[in-house]
Amino acid sequence: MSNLFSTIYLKLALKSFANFLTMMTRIFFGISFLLILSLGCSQKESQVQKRPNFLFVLVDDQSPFDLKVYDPKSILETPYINNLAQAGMVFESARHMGSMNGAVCTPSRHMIMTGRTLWHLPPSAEFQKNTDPHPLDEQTIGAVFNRAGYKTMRTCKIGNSYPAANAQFTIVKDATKRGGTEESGSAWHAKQVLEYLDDREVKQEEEPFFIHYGFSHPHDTRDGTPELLARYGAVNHTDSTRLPSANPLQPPLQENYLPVHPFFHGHPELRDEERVSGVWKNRDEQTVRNELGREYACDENIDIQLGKVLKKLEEMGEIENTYIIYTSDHGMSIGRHGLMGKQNLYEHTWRVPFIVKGPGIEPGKRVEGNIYLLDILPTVCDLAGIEIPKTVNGSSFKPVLMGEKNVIREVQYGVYCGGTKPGMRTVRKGDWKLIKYDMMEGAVRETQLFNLAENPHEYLPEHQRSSELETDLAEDPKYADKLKEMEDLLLEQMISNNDPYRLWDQKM
Ligand SMILES: [Ca+2]
Repeated sequence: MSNLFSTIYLKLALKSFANFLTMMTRIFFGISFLLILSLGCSQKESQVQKRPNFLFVLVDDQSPFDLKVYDPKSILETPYINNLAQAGMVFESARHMGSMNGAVCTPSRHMIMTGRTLWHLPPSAEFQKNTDPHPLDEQTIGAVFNRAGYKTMRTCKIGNSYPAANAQFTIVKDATKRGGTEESGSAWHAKQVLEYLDDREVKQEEEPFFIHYGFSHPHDTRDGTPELLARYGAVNHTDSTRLPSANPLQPPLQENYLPVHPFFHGHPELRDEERVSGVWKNRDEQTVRNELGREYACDENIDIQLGKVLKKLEEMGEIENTYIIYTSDHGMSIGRHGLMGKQNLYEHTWRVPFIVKGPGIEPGKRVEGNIYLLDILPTVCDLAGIEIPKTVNGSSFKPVLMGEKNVIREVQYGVYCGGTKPGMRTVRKGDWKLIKYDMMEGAVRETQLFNLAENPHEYLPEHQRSSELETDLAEDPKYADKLKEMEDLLLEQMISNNDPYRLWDQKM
């Protein structure tokens, strides 16, 4: 009997053990399947995650030296831009290639959109009203990122840009906003971006985005908000028959300020040098300091608006996967060297502020870079893993962003020939910079040679500095060899960039 019971118990036990094993096997395979499934999903998710977003911030007419990031003595308050610089990479030699047009913005924005050099732009860069369709329209930032599956959105000023490229963005909210209120000023541009981001949340958009966050300021008319104008002691001066009041809160004159440029800039009746409201042809200290105060009021307002969008991206959990690029279409003089506009090739105007923060970029690093604005398109393609359009002339500076290189080229070349031809040309290599002027049918023919390490402000004899190197060295026989070297380099650059002009002392 007991044996029978034992056998039954044994059979039952074996059966339950077998059932147990089957159950465990099922659970094991079930869990494994779920694990594989979830791993697959998270891999897919991380692949999606790996496609970065872009917030491209483009301001209008800002010298890098407005910002504390480039001039520690500046009294301008831009906490968000400063934070961006601390968390990202600052470029010391970011430049625009120049202009064949009095409206320097126009070719600059064509170069940004196409990645092409100055003499290879569609006719709309030179003849602003020519907006006939051009094959390059389809090879611009908006079009390229749309094809790659990105959501594209832009806000910016209207005009003096590349309309057919602007229209490629899926959402376009453009308007020129240079007033001193929420609706008429920089806050309007912020509102467009914030509305897009809100909408993205509602629609639960999964695709990465490319946002072109453009401003209409600090381009004149520099109407600041009342609070910010007060902070910088400035007024929206409109009476050309009187000077604006002096105010100790205004920014001091820049180190390379002059009451007059030593020779004519070569562009008769140039708007920026003669008709900017609040300045006109005045270059006295009161006018320049008030205008700088207005500029800073507009700059700080842009910073506040940038802060709103950064905060929103943080709330959305997108900030860590977003490349934020901050720059301007070109620099600006506002009294430096006795000039007011952007139609010159001194560092304050040829250079642009350029800060990038994003995945893989070492925080707080400063690099030379030697980049042009026309390198942006190939770089953002490179960062996003998108094939760079064959029409691009520029180079990706991703290796600089990733800490593998300090510069992407040795020599940089610049042009201004929006006035009398052939105009101004510049070339820079290492510490040395040459600027040449050939204007007014030969009446203005000048050469300047600067050692930027010793003379970063490009002081001229008129600045009356005591240091031997803090001046224009073109006439100094000690630097004759260096001058010759830079002259040769300029001609080389003009040839390789297909510059259609030659200067008076260059071989044809
Ligand atoms: Ca501009």
